[in-house]
Amino acid sequence: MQTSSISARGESLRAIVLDVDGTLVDSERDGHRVAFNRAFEEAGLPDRWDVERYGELLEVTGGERRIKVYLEQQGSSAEEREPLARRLHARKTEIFTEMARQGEIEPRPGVHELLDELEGAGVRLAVATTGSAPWVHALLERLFGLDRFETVVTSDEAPERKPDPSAYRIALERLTLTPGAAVAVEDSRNGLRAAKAAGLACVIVVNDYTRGQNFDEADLVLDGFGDPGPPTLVLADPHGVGPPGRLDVETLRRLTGTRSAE
Ligand code: XBP
Ligand code: MG
Repeated sequence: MQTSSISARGESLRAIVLDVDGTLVDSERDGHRVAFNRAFEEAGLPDRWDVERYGELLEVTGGERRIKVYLEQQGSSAEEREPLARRLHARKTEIFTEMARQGEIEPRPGVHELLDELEGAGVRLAVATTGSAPWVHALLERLFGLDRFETVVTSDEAPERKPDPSAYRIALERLTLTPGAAVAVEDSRNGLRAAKAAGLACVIVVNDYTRGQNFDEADLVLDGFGDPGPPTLVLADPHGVGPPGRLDVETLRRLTGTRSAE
């Protein structure tokens, strides 16, 4: 697929829409996975998800759906798994919300610096996630201050989880922006598909779980945010925007308005 030239539509960067899990925070392996396992344990179930198994289950977005798919794989009937998944996920949400409140989940290196730089440049901040509202709000408040984000769209408002584009569409609606005025920042293929289906340019910042995924349609693929850590590796730069060893406002500006050609 061909891509249009950089800023072909002449639109300027007005907002960044960020994913949470795996992007703002490295929350899956030592966060959500641990909370799911605690919920299993408290319910008296023998099931535990190890790091590798959890990586496979991450293909399924949304914690309740993830539990359901797992229970189905274990041979549980629909009648049994629906209420069990609901109950386990409700408890997992309480556990993870508390972990977030206690500061057990940390931002990815460089995220604070990027958000500060964006704010300083007058770029509006928004969140689009398939996570559940209670923990998303607690986590954003603890790490960044919830008020910094003009809108936060969670699975409570967008129940059709990524790769469905609804979380991004709702975020744009609330920002009253066209897709060409915003750029998405994601970590996974499901997130990329959601952002692109909503018409946004999308930067991928990979993590250990997502590094091997297919990011062919991404507008930029980086190994990390880069600042204050070592300069980030550029894994793909199809528009030739040339980030300076980190994801910065200037690079995001250059990506504004890039679209896949019809
Ligand atoms: C993240 C998810 C979430 C979390 C768990 O996907 O799929 O389900 O793993 O959160 P993305 P909940 O980063 O693409 O938004 O248990 O609250 O669903
Ligand atoms: Mg993610």
